[in-house]
Amino acid sequence: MPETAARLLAATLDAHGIDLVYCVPGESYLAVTDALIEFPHIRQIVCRHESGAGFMAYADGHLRNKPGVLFVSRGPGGSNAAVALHSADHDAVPMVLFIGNVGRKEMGRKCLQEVNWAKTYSDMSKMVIEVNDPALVSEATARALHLAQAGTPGPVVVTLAGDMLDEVVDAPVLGPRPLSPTVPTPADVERVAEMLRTAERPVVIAGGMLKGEAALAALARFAEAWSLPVCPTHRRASAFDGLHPNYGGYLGLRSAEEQMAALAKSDLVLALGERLSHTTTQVYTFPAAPKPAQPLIHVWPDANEVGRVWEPTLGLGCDPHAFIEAIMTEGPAKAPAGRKAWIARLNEIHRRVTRWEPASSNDGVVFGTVVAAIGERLAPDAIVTADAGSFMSWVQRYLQFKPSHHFIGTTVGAMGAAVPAVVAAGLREPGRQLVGFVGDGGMLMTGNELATAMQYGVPVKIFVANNSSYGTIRLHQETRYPGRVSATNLRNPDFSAVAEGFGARGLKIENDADVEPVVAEAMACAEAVVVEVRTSLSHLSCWTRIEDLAAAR
Ligand SMILES: Cc1ncc(C[n+]2csc(CCOP(=O)(O)OP(=O)(O)O)c2C)c(N)n1
Repeated sequence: MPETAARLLAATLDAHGIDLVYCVPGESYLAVTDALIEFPHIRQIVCRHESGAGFMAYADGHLRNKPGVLFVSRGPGGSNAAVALHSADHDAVPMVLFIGNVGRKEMGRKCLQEVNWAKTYSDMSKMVIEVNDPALVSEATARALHLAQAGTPGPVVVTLAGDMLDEVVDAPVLGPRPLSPTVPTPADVERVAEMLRTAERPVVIAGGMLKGEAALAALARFAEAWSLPVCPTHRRASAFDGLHPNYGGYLGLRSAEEQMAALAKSDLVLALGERLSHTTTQVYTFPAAPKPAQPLIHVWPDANEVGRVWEPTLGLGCDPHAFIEAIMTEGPAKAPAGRKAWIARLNEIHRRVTRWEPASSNDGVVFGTVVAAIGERLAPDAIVTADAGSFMSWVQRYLQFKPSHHFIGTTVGAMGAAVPAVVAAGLREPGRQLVGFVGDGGMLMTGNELATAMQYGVPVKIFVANNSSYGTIRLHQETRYPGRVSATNLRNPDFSAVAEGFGARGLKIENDADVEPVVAEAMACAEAVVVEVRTSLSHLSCWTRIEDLAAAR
């Protein structure tokens, strides 16, 4: 039946099971906003800024492993969404960004709000699909949703000529295309099994492509049956239970030196569902790039990635979960005699490094105190989001995550992600505990998603670590330009009062005595709550104090 291009688009989203889209409206794609009225089961969440809306779509893709969907308008809207695309690209998160474009007759004239999106987003997306023919809208949408998930997942951009969407065409509504399963060959599985059986000190690096209950349960079974230590990677903290005796240490931003010294002694690295990044590999040192010091087996669901930077002994362009299921049919394996001691050694370091030792300071609350109090009250199903910033070091080090949690933070360290992500988490998974960590810098980069949380009734718990500084940058400043503080001090609003202004609860932790009662109140609170923590600037991160940097000079 003939339909408008906009309705075809909405029907295609529906046919793909897309039930939630984020947007900041614009006149360039008003026809889609209108068409979605006919599809009430596709929730349209109206947001306040495209970077926040983008992080929400990113978080939705992160949680579901199906594309998060975002609609924005022409030059200003499409440009604002860039940071979410960049994050989804590095994090292999499936996402589709629809941009209402300028009209076809105006293209190429630098008309109002015109941007060449194919040029602009060619490096931040898997593909930019420009749709100028209404008969191709459904096909382009189906292609985008498919591409976002296939191989290495990531963001796809679809531009929609603004004057095309009300045109009526006779074109089919296309449904989802099957994703090709990527499985390892029996010969490769046998070879890996042999390498794992004979290695004295193997280590499994577990990354973000191992997602969902079944894959993470399979990882735990594999680690136990094959006697393997597991190291979750940067921003993938919930891949493996932090209290499991096979936990081999966290490979994140500045992992503990002792942990890295021990891991360097490994004689086999199995990277499972981890692309291997700058941060996870401690700046290309473990495993060393391009030639690792020990045999490397790299399992990632895309042959284009395997072997791109590191030279693996064996590269498997296959789904890591399928790999685990396949290798489990080869075991359980009898490990060499020294394996138990190897795992125990790594685990002992992990436990020591992550044991919270209470600390206090005379210039504010040491953020670890708050993190420890939250840890005691973290629900087994909590979704935890975190921004970039030094406050994050306490979260990473002292919160013990497990696979029933879901941790969201961008591997690129994009500030402004935590608040929109925790709101999106509540929209996708209502009923789960929702905890967001953000610095005072990050809170004002986005933070206006608190309005969205109030509009849609999402009971987020946001902890703002306020040290009145872009602390991370201050840390670099003290190291590289000692004593020369420039452009890092911040004068902030009263965050708890701002929260009250949005209609949320606003609480404050100003000293150590406030920590227990206020954290208890916030964690028990049934409504959206923002807790401003006046943190110590001296204790910038859990690894470094400003005075120590000064003393080291
Ligand atoms: C969008 C973005 N802009 C700038 C940076 C650079 N940057 C990294 S951390 C940081 C400061 C973070 O400050 P804050 O949120 O207050 O946390 P703190 O480091 O003080 O704990 C900055 C500016 C970034 N990572 N992302």
